[in-house]
Amino acid sequence: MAPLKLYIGNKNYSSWSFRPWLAMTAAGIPFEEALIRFDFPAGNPDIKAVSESGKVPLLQNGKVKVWESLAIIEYVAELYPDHSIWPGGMEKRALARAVSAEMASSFSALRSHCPMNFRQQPIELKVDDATKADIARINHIWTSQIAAHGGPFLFGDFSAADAMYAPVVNRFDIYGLTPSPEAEIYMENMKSHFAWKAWETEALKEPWVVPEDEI
Ligand SMILES: N[C@@H](CCC(=O)N[C@@H](CS)C(=O)NCC(=O)O)C(=O)O
Repeated sequence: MAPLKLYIGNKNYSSWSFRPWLAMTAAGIPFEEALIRFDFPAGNPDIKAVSESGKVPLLQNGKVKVWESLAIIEYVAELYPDHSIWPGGMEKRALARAVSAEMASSFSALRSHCPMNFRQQPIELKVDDATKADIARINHIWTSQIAAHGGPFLFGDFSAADAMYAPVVNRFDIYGLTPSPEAEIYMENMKSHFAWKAWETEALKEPWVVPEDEI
């Protein structure tokens, strides 16, 4: 059987690619990766050639193609039910899916004003009220789930919910937006995870610059 192939964008900037890559790597799921750069003025035609949505990430399993980061995570969780991509226990799993779906559908102010960027030197970024509201809501999600489940990650052990919030950890970190001491501890746990470090190491080596994602 051909291995799973995950198409991703630039590791330095592609927050949506980061999510399934991290969930799969953390869970020990074997896959090949194919990186398609998106630092082309009119978009890279190679992305459209692979992905009908014109976006990465996209997972290929033989003839099956799955796009959308959360749908990829769900598909892989079904393919590898013993790899604990989602937390154990129906209630915890439902909560993990709820906060993950909220991440995928919300926080547009934070996402548009504060791009993920591993090569960014830390700065103190001034943010507008909409971004402050996104930060406060994320802080509530993080602190309430960690308090309920005891950490070190949102639902105890690392899960897909942490992968979904990983790009936010980078944003809070590089733009000086860390909202609470509890969030700071969580962010340190995330940045120490082996899968985070593996992605970060590759991101820091990339030479490509996407001007729209630079502050
Ligand atoms: N909702 C999608 C978002 C995917 C997305 O926006 N991907 C960006 C990269 S992070 C992309 O492919 N952009 C292509 C381009 O700008 O040409 C998901 O969850 O996968």
